[in-house]
Amino acid sequence: MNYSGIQQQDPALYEIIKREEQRQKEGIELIASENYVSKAVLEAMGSVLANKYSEGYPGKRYYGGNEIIDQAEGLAIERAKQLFDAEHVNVQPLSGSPANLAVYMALLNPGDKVLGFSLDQGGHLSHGHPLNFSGKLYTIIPYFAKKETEIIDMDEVEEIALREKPKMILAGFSAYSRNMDWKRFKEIADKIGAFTFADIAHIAGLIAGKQLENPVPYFDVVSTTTHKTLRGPRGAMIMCKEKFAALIDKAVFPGVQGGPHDHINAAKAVAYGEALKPEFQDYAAQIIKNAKALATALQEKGYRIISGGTDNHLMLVDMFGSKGITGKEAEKTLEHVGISINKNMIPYDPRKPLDPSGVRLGTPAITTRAMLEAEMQTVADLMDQALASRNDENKLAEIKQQVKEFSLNFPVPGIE
Ligand code: DSN
Repeated sequence: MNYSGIQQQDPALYEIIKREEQRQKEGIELIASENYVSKAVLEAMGSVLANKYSEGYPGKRYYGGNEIIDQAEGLAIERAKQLFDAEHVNVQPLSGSPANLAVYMALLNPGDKVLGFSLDQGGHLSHGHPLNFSGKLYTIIPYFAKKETEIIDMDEVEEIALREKPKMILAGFSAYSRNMDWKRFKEIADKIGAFTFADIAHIAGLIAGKQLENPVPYFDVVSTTTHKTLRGPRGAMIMCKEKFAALIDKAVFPGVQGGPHDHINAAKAVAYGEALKPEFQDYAAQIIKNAKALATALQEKGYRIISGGTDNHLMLVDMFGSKGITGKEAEKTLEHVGISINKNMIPYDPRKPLDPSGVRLGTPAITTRAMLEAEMQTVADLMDQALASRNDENKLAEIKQQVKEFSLNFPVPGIE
């Protein structure tokens, strides 16, 4: 990207952007929810479409001058429908939590029961955390991973659902490395007449890239963010069966939001166009191959991977259980050498959320930089060396230099 305007007008901010570019180029990005968007996606986000207000939907706006914006939003909708085989798509949600809020508002009344994956086991804040709107406004019945396997036990989910009779069953996660049994969730919901809602934020790109099963054809409603494995701008969208279209659209606008971000919706169209290309399927496949290779490399060094491995782009590592290093300490040490990860609770974690036992790692971003399985060995080596030398400043400085030299071999899209 060319930032000549910012450089001239606002040198302080220009300096900040350049330093962040450098951090992104010289570091290894393992945060499972992050990615690098293409130059085309960045350009759409920085385009003049940012100047427009367009409350409403294509053809039915509350502002004039939207004939061209309608086309941009229409492109995003049509491409999303094709990508996910969706009957109806709303591309306006500003981010994942507002999208989920709109789904709750569309289908439920305050106080209604919702079955959701417990946050401390891999669920998301908006799936029922007590401090989130979901936990405050609705009655959340959590389901869990089984203690012995650290995998969701669908018989147990069924037992809870039949007993509690929730009005909606929510399947989705932000820190779970195993496949969701969408069909079984749907069968269970049908037994009690519950709505089915899947949050595929983390794995949307793996589904679009035809590597994981798609819940859209048989779930009532599916939400996703657009910036994780899907590799679009920061934002979200909701897909649903036609019979829920009016309810969902009304819940997004005017229920939760005012004007959509038209430049971001245009960037979603660009990203969906990229995801429709055959090479995106190769990308999605490589993300999973890399995650499996990284998990194996870490296991060989004595790190315990939750549930014994991964089926998707992420893994949870029991740092405290395997190495006596807390998640917080691991995050800080790795940040010091240019490797970004996040601390994370593991199922049945004996420690607290701000300093849990685990860390979460993901491969979407490093796969965008064209790293392959062989590089996962290097990534695991660098991580392990840094963690083992966490009290040795000189050694950490050496490793930081190695991380930089290694990373600079892999270009970051959008950074020249
Ligand atoms: N914050 C996102 C993540 O890291 O998974 C979820 O919203």
